[in-house]
Amino acid sequence: MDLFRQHQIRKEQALLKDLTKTHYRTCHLCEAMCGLEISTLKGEVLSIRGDEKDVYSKGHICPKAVALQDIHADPNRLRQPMRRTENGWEAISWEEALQEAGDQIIRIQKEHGRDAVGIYTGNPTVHNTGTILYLYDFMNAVGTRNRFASHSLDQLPQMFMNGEMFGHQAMFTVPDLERTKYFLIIGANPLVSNGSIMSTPDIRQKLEDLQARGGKVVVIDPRKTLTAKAADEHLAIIPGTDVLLLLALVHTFFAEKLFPQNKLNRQPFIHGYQELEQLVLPYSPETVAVNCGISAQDIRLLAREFSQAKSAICYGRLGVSTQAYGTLCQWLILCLNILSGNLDRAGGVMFTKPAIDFLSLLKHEAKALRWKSRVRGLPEVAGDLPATTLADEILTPGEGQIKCLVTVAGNPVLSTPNGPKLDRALGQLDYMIAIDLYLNETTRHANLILPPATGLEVIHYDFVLAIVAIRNMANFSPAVFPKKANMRYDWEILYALQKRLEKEKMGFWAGFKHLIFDYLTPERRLDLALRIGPYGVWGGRFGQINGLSLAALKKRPHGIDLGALEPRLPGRLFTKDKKINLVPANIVKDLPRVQDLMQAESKDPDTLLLFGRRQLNSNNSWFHNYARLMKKGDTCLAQIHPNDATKHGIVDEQVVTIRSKTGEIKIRVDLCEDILPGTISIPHGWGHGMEGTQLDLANQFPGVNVNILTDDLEVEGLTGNAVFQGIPVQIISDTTANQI
Ligand SMILES: Nc1nc2c(c(=O)[nH]1)N[C@H]1C(S)=C(S)[C@@H](COP(=O)(O)OP(=O)(O)OC[C@H]3O[C@@H](n4cnc5c(=O)[nH]c(N)nc54)[C@H](O)[C@@H]3O)O[C@H]1N2
Ligand SMILES: Nc1nc2c(c(=O)[nH]1)N[C@H]1C(S)=C(S)[C@@H](COP(=O)(O)OP(=O)(O)OC[C@H]3O[C@@H](n4cnc5c(=O)[nH]c(N)nc54)[C@H](O)[C@@H]3O)O[C@H]1N2
Ligand code: SF4
Ligand SMILES: [Mo]
Repeated sequence: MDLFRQHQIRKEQALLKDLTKTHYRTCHLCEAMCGLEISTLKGEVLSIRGDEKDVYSKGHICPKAVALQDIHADPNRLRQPMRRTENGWEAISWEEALQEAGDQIIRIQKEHGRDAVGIYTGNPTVHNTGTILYLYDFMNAVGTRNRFASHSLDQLPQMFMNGEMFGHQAMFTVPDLERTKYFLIIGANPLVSNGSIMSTPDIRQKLEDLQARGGKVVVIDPRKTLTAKAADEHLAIIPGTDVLLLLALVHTFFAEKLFPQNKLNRQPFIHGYQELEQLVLPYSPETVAVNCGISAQDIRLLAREFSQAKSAICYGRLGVSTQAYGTLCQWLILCLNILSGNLDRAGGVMFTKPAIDFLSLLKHEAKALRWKSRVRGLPEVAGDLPATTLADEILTPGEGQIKCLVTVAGNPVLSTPNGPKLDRALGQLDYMIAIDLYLNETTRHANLILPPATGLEVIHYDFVLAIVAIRNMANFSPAVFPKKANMRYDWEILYALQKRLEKEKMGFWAGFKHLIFDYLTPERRLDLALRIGPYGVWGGRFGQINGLSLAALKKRPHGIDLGALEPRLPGRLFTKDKKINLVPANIVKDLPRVQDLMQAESKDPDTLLLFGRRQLNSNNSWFHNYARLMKKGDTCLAQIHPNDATKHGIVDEQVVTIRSKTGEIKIRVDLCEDILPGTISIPHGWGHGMEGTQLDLANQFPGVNVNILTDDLEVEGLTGNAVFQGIPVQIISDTTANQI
């Protein structure tokens, strides 16, 4: 009997093994592009682990990857279009939903003009191949100037400077991390964020390798972050003052003649050195030290080390972009890399040669300041207005007022400064359409939610992130699971709406266009772009595989390494004169504003400066509903230094009130020696538990929305980007606060 049973079990196991499938797939959750090995059985995920053979990540993953199965199976995920009625939400068919969405957009534009329909696009649009392939055609079909994107809560200063200096907003410099000897990280925490505008898996290993080859890692951050702890040196800076440090570094380069003249001669396509020298003249280390909190001696040492290193990278990310002088910071970072001869050379910052060269394909997007927002006159960059003024455009009556909003993969109620104002504004819209997976803090205002098939159900090719990868590479992932018959992909939703609008606006001609576009499915678009790309069968040649195409990529489930970054200048420049101007006019105009920071009276000793903090198990606002990542529950804590706690009579884990010019929150305190005294750090993406949302786990551990404290009216000076760092707040230890 036992023997028979054992035989049965073995037979079942063999059968299961037969049915078990292994899939190789690039993780789309952050920018690192880790290769995954996913085992599935009958439509369910059995395991997710790092793909050891992935050419890029070689087995590395982070805790978030395992949540892919939770996203896939989350019972809260919407799987059918939902319409809000007086009696609550009702599920409707796709035909009805798309008809209604199209009708409403057309109706509102007929009644109030094109700009009466606004669009907000969120962070995951970049991480979803189908969405990004169809998004711009959809937005063009709507034809509104009221376009807002989450990159204005993030990287607009970098994009703006790319445009000013390289002629293309997407022409990002990428750290050549694998070869550098000196890595200066300002306002980034890649050991937690897994890197941004520097797409690479396993940054910890890369930093260790760098140190093992005798290189040095220096971190400038108000907090001794995980990255700072892994570095050789950490300099704590007062939040929001990096522009002063950077001006002083560039000043020191000139004052101490830290760059050999012959280095400059080698780059005849760069001009403006003398003007730059004049501009930074007033900012010696001695004049800025007190205001930025880093001693003049440390600044000088840093400048000397940076210039003397065999190769060096100055890399500044979210922490420097999302401050009042973010664009000036990004400009000075480029200047440092250029002055030290590290632009476009091995071990410095370089430019990719991606298999899909979407920079060339998107040439027309390299524009800025062509129009301004209606209410506050904030500038357009790359076709989008800053999300910091979305609420104003909804709330302020007049021609061009937004009456209908379409959100695509975004949660601006939690992610934009002064979230409550936007929350109020969304409540006043005539109509709102949300293309999103969840009934969350933002989409609860929608009249119609259109939930796509996504995650493991979609094909994936990171052609956007490939432009910021630290090596040239390409990897295509087929879908792990087929989408269910009654579901639509993001791209299908966007395309259906595009067609509907174009039929209305273009009439007869729309038919021809759609014949071609129907043929150009996402896979065909990728294939075409690969074929005409620099390694493509029609555009170039690549080693033994004789040119890339989608079919060639499909044969390589672990991806293709296309080699280390190579010098690309001046050929790659998109500027009209094929030159780089070190002193763009817009920058020269903006620079005097720094005097405000220099002359800032010593701040009120009771004021703390607020800045942000990312968490390893989270991803902006939408990862708090997955049990695997929420084992610790609500980790939305305000970190302050024990000295400040003593000063304000606060004890560890006490609930306090934090008040800013904009709003007030109650939050638990976490005393932390790692943070600079006089500052306070709170993570973003929390603040769940709002009425009408359907996020069971997140609502159990809601945390608080830090963007109640941040100010939509205090924006980055040149671009209108959000400011999340250096917000003055008061901490109040009242007894009522402790009763919640
Ligand atoms: N205080 C503070 N605020 C910040 C930041 C900060 O550091 N501090 N960081 C800012 C930054 S850098 C960013 S990028 C923004 C992010 O801001 P947003 O992009 O507005 O917010 P996310 O939290 O990323 O919201 C993503 C939404 O997309 C949905 N979604 C996920 N996948 C898909 C998909 O495949 N298709 C569709 N249609 N929907 C999908 C999710 O359900 C969620 O609603 O937040 C910003 N806000
Ligand atoms: N786990 C996780 N990973 C993520 C995300 C997430 O939410 N969670 N979000 C993704 C997104 S959308 C993005 S854009 C990237 C961002 O990735 P990063 O650019 O690495 O951003 P952060 O991790 O927020 O790190 C910013 C750092 O700036 C510091 N900082 C704050 N204010 C200042 C200042 O005034 N000066 C200086 N010098 N430093 C300052 C903060 O202490 C923090 O350590 O991460 C992505 N990856
Ligand atoms: S680091 Fe990013 S890409 Fe890699 S497994 Fe984690 S979430 Fe996915
Ligand atoms: Mo971001």
